[in-house]
Amino acid sequence: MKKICVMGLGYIGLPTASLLANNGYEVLGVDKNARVIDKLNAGNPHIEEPDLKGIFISALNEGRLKVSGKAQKSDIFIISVPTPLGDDNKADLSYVEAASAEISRYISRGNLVILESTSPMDTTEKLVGGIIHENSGLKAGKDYLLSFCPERVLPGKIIFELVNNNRIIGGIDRESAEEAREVYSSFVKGEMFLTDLRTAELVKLVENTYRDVNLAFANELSLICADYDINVRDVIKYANMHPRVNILNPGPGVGGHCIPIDPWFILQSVSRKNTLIERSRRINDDMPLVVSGRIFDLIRKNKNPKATILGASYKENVGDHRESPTKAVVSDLLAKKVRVSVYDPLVDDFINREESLEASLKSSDIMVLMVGHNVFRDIDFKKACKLMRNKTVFDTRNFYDGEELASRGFKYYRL
Ligand code: SAJ
Repeated sequence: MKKICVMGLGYIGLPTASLLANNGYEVLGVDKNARVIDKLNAGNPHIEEPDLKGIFISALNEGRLKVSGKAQKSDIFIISVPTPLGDDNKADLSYVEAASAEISRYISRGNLVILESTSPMDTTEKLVGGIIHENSGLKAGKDYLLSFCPERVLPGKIIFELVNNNRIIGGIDRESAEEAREVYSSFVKGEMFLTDLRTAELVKLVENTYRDVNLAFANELSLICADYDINVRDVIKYANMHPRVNILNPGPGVGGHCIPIDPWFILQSVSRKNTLIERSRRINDDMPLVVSGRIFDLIRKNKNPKATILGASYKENVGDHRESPTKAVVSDLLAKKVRVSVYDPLVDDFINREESLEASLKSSDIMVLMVGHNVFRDIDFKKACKLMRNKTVFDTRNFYDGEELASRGFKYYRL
């Protein structure tokens, strides 16, 4: 049985390691966070994803998946560590560097190294390949195989999409790409397309950048429509009835650890200025300030105003709050001396978080829907009416039925 070492047991590494272990490989999952390793060894995945716990536990119990703080000699190494955005708007590749250095200690001739982490162009060959060469003397494409195979899965549907999505696989040479395809074909039902390293690196970035630009267009339309008192959702709905138009929904900003970040990974490699990509990024980044400005305008006349914010995560029905637009809205309101209370039953830890909706709504002047979690459909508006000081709802996702709320005595505004 071939051995695989998966470096980094986060949102992608842990599900991938579990799937490989359930499909014919002996897997060692490596993570530098000792708390994560302890939790995993106790049978508790630190990530909530449908179907993950079952496949993780079965692999662990049958001994095909082990977890540890250190790598070992293996046939295949997969790097799935974070590549966050640094303060300079460039990729922070320190985790990729550390993982590559560690692999250098255990790699042998004929092994396969796969980078999965979203990375700027040339990271696989120059950074991963460079570090391994420097430390082990082995050269990619000559002594071992090197591939880039990005994840493309949607949080909340990770296991399903890891199995069913198509994959792009880049290789330093054809054999590297083919060997990587062999590994993924153990559990992937989607099609796999082989190409070179740079193309695969850019494809991943382009997918998320395409979505970011589309979202910027939708968000800009929402601002134009607001000037004319036109409902932007109607405009987009009717425009999308054209067979070749597909505009996304405007919202209070673009969050998550991918879409607001990946465009910068392209921009760090280009010298042209004032690109569509950069302008789109700025439009989306400004949206939370548009939202906090609207909230402030609606409550500024009240004495010691208070806003209740529903939703802290970056999107609906997930607990992940990385790059969440709510963070920027809350900071701006606090700077404007508004009292802010955030309620999100899916998020454990957040600035100004309130445990109960009742406490959060008490003497509030406005309820702001930031994230369309299903649980927010069941809010008891009759009770909310009694708790709030002023009955105003600002809906940034077109989530509620405005007429119904108006009939219950609320002033209803949407983005
Ligand atoms: N959003 C809107 N309006 C929409 C759709 C999304 O405002 O119509 C907002 C969301 O609220 C959220 C942000 O955009 O704040 C991003 O959410 P998302 O659902 O568009 O994307 P992610 O970040 O959850 O996952 C994306 C996916 N990429 C694409 O669809 C091209 C996923 O397939 C990638 O694997 C993932 O990024 C990643 O890891 O790169």
